[in-house]
Amino acid sequence: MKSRSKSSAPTPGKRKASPRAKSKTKAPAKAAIAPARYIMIGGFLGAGKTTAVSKLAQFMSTSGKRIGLITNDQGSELVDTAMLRSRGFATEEIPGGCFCCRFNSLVDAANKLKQDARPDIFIAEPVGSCTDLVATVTYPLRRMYGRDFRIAPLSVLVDPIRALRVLGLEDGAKFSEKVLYIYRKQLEEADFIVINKSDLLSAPQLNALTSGLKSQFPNAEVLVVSARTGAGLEEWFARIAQEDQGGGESMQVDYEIYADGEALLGWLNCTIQVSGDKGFDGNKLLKKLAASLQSQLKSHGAEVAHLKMTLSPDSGLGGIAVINLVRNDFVPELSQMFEEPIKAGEIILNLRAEAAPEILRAAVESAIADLGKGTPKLTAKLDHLEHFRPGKPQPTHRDLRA
Ligand SMILES: Nc1nc2c(ncn2[C@@H]2O[C@H](COP(=O)(O)OP(=O)(O)O)[C@@H](O)[C@H]2O)c(=O)[nH]1
Ligand SMILES: [Mg+2]
Repeated sequence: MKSRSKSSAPTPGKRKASPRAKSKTKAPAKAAIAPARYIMIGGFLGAGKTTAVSKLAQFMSTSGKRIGLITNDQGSELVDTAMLRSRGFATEEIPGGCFCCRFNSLVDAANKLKQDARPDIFIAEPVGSCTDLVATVTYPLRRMYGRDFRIAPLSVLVDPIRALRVLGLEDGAKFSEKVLYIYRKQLEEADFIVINKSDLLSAPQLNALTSGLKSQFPNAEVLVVSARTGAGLEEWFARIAQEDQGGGESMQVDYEIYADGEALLGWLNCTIQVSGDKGFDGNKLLKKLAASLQSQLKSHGAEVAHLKMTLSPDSGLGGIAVINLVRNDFVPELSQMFEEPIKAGEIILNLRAEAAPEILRAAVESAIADLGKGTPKLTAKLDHLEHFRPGKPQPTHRDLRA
């Protein structure tokens, strides 16, 4: 079983420091450059990782730290990268595979950020359908680059409504068993299971979810936050800023089931150029596109894991708008919006749902065709599209022990 001792600096009132953990108070003998902190925030698609990464980056930069962000996806053209860069953070993306299968790219990305932004803290967001991060990322990083990085405990975020369903505590649409295998494995290897979006839960729901998670995943500590309202964030951030991942044996993973589970999720990324004769409401446009896609996917019985889109105006002015949908039975939400109409821009669309990629493609094409219908002076042109099922995960390294 995996050892859970991990505090590096004893925090008053918190768990005791592990006997194996190194003291932070003792200054390194002659270290010219202090190792950077490497923080990984995992969790299933739509759990709120990017929102939390952005809040964490903001929090750390306010306390004077230099931050480098690393995003990751099976495809290219990532909404997350566009969103984080729009907030001014130095961000490198690793497209075309998960961190574990593209370990060398992860190291290259960190080196590139080092040259440009010289970060004190790296914050990495792995692909939401990825698991086994401790054996394939944390331990190899520590083995090969232990002098460069101090690795924080692994946080795994959950969307509480999704988690209540997965744990069987509430009814509602779920993914197939093999997809749920990945979901549960993510929780099994977590040091901190972070219940995000606590603003969406009643007190009895929160109690039920907290005790359900504690009893099913006894090795993890359960924290409760809302990346949106800020509730609980400071305590969590303080822990990952100070403590080290503890080591111990990594978990067992059946890579056949893992691969089957990933392959059940269709993946589609595309860009769409939109322009109008006159200015148009970019927020409304995103809402219309998201609603139309949602109804098409519903009609195919395709459970949405995450639909996210950004719209960036060609003028480069006025920031970007961002919309998300994380379940079929929810409403698409604008988490960033325009204050003024725009004339032309580019939409990046990332869709992950349990369905064949061809179904996703048909839904996207027909939703784009619908866009122009109510507004004849608006043109929407599909620019570049990739749709696929992720291939079998083949980690570059897999260390069973720290
Ligand atoms: N209500 C609520 N929504 C949140 C919270 N954190 C994130 N979200 C929303 O959840 C959706 C998915 O968030 P994102 O950070 O992109 O998830 P990721 O796929 O895990 O990176 C977005 O619509 C976010 O605005 C939260 O604390 N409360
Ligand atoms: Mg994300």
